[in-house]
Amino acid sequence: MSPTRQENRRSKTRRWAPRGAALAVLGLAATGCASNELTRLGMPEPITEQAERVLSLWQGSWVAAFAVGILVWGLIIWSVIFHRKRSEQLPPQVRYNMPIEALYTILPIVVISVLFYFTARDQAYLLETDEPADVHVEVVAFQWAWQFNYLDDTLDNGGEVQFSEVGTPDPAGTADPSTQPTLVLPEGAVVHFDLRATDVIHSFWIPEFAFKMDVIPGRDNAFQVQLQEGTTGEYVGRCAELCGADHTRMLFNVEVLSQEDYDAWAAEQAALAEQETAELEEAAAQAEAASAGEAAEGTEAAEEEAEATDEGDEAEVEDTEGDTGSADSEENDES
Ligand SMILES: [Cu+2]
Repeated sequence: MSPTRQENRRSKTRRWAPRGAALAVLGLAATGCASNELTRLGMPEPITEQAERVLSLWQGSWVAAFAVGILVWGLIIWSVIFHRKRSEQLPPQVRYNMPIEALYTILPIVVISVLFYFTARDQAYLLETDEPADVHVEVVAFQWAWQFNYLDDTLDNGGEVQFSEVGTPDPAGTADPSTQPTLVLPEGAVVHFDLRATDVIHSFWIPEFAFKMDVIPGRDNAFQVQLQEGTTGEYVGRCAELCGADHTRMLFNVEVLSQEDYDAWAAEQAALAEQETAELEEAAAQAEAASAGEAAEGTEAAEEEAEATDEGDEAEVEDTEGDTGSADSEENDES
């Protein structure tokens, strides 16, 4: 190769290298900063503090992946362009380049360690349930719907259920929000979820939480979220575990209200539940009174009826045997 050609190539590299680097830095900066649809890289807009943390982890992982990708692609492209085959002459054969081999080993370990550190740190944060919660919801998953039990906020009375939103399985295939249960939450509140399953393993998932947790029979799973201010609106929730043939019917609505609206709604629900309980208790008391009254005069009648039924049964047995007379006499002989 002539010295001038080599010189030309070097100057080309010198011109393009800074431009490429600038572009890469710009790309990374755009990814790391503002949270818009592009920079969220497929994540929904978070509505909890915890989801913000998940989003940061997600973006950070992508930045790390892009950095490694750019390095690897760069090395591949560099060797393809600048070390392509130029003649039939065999290039110099080298081996055992210790610095490069050490780099191959150490660099991936460093990358994995950094990713592991942030993942472990954020997982511990996401599973924290120590903060006093403003709202306690017991989520009960069953084939094929959800029940949301709102527990007493203070848990002073041992976490008694104040009121419930009970879902009925959505008619297969309609996915109609009006037939699905709604989980109502106040914005800006710390919400504690206790997850219970009555049949098989389900998974409680609200995409805007950027978080899902399995709901396992016989296991007390729980997590907390801090809802952000300014997140009022309607969202969706679903089961994220293939829990059976009609798993797709396990949808629910999520409604985030302002604290005032939530308080009004909760008071109304509590009053309704109290009224319902009172009505049920009254009906039960009436039924009990009625059965007690009947019991006194009904005892004789019931006995007579029982005898009659016994005779009837005997008659039936005899009928099937075909010979009424002999069966009857045999029985009499035995007694
Ligand atoms: Cu399910």
